[in-house]
Amino acid sequence: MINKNLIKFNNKQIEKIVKELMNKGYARLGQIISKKYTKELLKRTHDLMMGKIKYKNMFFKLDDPSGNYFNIKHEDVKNEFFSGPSVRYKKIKDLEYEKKFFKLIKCNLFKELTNKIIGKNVSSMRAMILNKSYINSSILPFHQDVSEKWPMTGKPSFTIWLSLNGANKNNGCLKVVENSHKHSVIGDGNNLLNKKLIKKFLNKKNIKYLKCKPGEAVMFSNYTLHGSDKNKTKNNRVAFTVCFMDSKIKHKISKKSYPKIFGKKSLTFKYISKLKSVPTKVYELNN
Ligand SMILES: O=C(O)CCC(=O)C(=O)O
Repeated sequence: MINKNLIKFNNKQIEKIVKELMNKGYARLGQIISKKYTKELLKRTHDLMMGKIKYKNMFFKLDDPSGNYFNIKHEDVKNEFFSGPSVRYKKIKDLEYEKKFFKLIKCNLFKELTNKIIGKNVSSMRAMILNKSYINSSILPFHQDVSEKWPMTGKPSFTIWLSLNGANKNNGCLKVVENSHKHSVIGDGNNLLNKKLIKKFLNKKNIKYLKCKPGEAVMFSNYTLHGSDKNKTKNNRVAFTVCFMDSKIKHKISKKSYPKIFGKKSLTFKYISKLKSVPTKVYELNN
């Protein structure tokens, strides 16, 4: 039974987490899933990377061959598909439509957290694997996960970041700038900080490295500056993230809504299991 794999949190714990998120811009959740489920999700990630399990139209993105973040094209829709087995996929998205991950995305803990922070009707801006390959991984410079330039009718709220095989300073764990969520959109938000903003915000004292054991998670406001360093170890660093927001938010150009996770007419396991292909992305204009 999948429920045995999800660690239960009581209301007091949830309230403490939410308070911490509001105060500092991030909060540690500790272990949220069993060791067994963590291993299953890690294996599923590997199987997706190797093409052993395939979902038609699922988003895949390789890291830059030389590990140079600044070479990566961020909106390169023609190169966002599986292109053969590789341990160097940096991102795998559309996990709202992947059966094993879907059960986690719909879990009670996430329902309670989103209910307290967002409300009853919640969608996912993205649910993805963030992999730092042991071969030439790139850094991820400090950025926010909001932008005035994103064509969305509102801003996403918060992200859960779950380690599937352990994260520390050596393999490029998540790092956040404490209290940076209190400054609204900084520069372009999702883009690189200029020198002036680096000086203002990247104070060593406020940078926290969020080490996690496999199955442990943290959450952070989408306004919190965050990033990660290169992986210097001999194993991939694998994390799962899901970013939640009010389901009223739509893509401004396509007018499409994002995958609905909680509330009326939200995705169900039965529905996603029957799909022959991952639906077209919110930013794609065709149906
Ligand atoms: O996993 C990482 O290296 C960075 C995480 C991140 O940028 C995100 O979850 O939005």
